[in-house]
Amino acid sequence: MAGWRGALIVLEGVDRAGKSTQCRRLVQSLRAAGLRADLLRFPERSTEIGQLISSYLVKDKNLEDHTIHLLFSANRWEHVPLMKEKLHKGITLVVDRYAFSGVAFTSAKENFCLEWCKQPDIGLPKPDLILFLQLSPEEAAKRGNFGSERYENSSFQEKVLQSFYHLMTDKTLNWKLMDASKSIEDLHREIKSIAEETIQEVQNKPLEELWK
Ligand code: T5A
Ligand code: NA
Repeated sequence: MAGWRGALIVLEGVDRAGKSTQCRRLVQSLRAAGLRADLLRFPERSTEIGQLISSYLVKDKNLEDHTIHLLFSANRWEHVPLMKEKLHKGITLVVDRYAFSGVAFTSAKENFCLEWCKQPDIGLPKPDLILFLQLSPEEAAKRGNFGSERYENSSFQEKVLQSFYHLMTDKTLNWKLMDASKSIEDLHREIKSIAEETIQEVQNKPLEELWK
């Protein structure tokens, strides 16, 4: 097994689709199956940059739109050395949101184009698998009302979704659309099986760079 790398698996999706729930379940069950796996999330609010982002999201702080976009990206870049180290040790990383959320959210704002939004994230470790959890706004509403954080309103979320769909047209990336209206356990079983296949497939392939 020496030299085999872990897989980089990202979960994306609309708000309340169950990303965090499924990320936790996946890491648990991979570990239970004897595989090495760790959970990451973006934004990672624990760092200095992450705390700035968090105060922006809870509306304690206003930041200029380009600035916050670059901070979200910087928050990913500050984790790249650790991510690479773990992947090369054979640890699979399950990541709750990544550059795709970064691009989809900022490009949903007035006067931002997708191309500009992608630039700062070019060259990040490229995911081996991106699971997109799809859920209708009606189903999402059943899981609770929007909270009070920034971006939590339905017209903005609709624009975000359109940006995600645009990003999915990139066939150099391994997107898988998942029906997130299923029960937590049914969805978990599907995700686990795709994740295990991916872990097998990529273990002796080099890690690539995103959007390069
Ligand atoms: N952002 C993020 C940017 O603008 N730029 C960036 O670069 C990045 C990375 C971060 C915000 O920042 C933006 C995007 C966001 O606006 P966050 O902290 O990731 O936000 O988001 P949260 O609000 O924590 O998470 P979500 O609303 O997206 O929810 P999840 O993680 O999709 O859903 P989860 O697992 O918390 O579940 C939600 C509820 O539904 C239930 C759960 O128990 C929970 O109550 N549930 C189910 N119910 C029924 N059936 C199922 N299958 C269920 N799965 C979960
Ligand atoms: Na979440």
